[in-house]
Amino acid sequence: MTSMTVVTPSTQHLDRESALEVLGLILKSRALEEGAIRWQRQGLIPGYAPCLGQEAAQIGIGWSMGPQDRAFPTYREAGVALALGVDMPAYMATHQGLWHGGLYDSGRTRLAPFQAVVAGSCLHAVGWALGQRMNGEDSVAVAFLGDGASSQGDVHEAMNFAATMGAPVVFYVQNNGWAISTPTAKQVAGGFVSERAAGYGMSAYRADGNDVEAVITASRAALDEARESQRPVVVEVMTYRRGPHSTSDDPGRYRSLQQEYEQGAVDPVDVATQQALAAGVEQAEADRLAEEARAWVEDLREKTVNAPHRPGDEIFDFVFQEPTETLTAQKAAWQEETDRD
Ligand SMILES: Cc1ncc(C[n+]2csc(CCOP(=O)(O)OP(=O)(O)O)c2C)c(N)n1
Ligand SMILES: [Mg+2]
Repeated sequence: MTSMTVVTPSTQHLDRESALEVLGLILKSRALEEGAIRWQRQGLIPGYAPCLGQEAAQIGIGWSMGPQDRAFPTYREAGVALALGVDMPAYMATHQGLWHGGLYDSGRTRLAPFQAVVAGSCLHAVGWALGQRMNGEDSVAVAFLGDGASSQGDVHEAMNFAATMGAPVVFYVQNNGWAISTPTAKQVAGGFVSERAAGYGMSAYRADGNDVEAVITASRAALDEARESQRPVVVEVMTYRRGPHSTSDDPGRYRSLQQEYEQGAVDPVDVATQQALAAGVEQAEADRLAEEARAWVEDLREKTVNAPHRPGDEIFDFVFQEPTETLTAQKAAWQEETDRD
């Protein structure tokens, strides 16, 4: 039996201690999103894909995952990384142009190397989850995808394969209204990716992605269900990409400021702050967390900007376990050119 559960607004509330922790993460996530755009504009980092406006959608799922679960992210999951306790300067190595996929330990931190191939993370997640089930583990893979990715064939293959083979995967769709310049209405037939779940025999949860308590309620339910049933589940969180697609994008070419004000009217940081106050957090504590977030992001900027470069020849070393003749020749040619410079 499949079911569709809509969690809007939140039906469960966090206790004071959890609300404090979640708010701290959301404030750090916002500080990073605003900071990273500034750093790119100042020429300190070459590029960034901000999850500005998606902080609740990201912290909520990352915070809900168990120690044995593994996230398979896209290029826009800094908030998830933060919630999972990933070494953030090592995460930022990709945006600093030092290493594609990040320099963090993906096994220990539960975050797979991040993926720029749209929908690619879904296939990897299914393979990993199947392997875990065959090994008798009770781990769940969380496959991250966007509304835009959902129109790719890979997502159909991943969902169908996961459902027929019985892979414990949470397909976590952040529906942020846009796939670069293409609005969801032109990308997702029917308007919701979660509506497709029933066709694959999967349950689905749809939540207000700007409401961190709703995101946590839906995420926990989906993770539990995938773990218990050893089957895939879909979660779709409705949110809004407040910033550009990436720092190379100019949203002014395809949406007006008026539209941004209207569609991005609900700020997930405000919602989380109100929820924390309602849970018994004092305003002074919330102010202190905001101050800590500012200091934290300054420290991250220092570490990101001053991160040591990796040896250039590593790019050839980690393609295959045994290097091919072609790769070996390319490495030698690269070395010769580098030595000449
Ligand atoms: C296979 C593939 N096709 C196209 C692209 C170019 N591309 C990068 S991001 C993107 C849009 C993705 O939109 P969505 O899935 O909604 O994620 P969001 O960027 O909104 O987080 C596209 C088309 C790509 N990286 N990979
Ligand atoms: Mg999108």
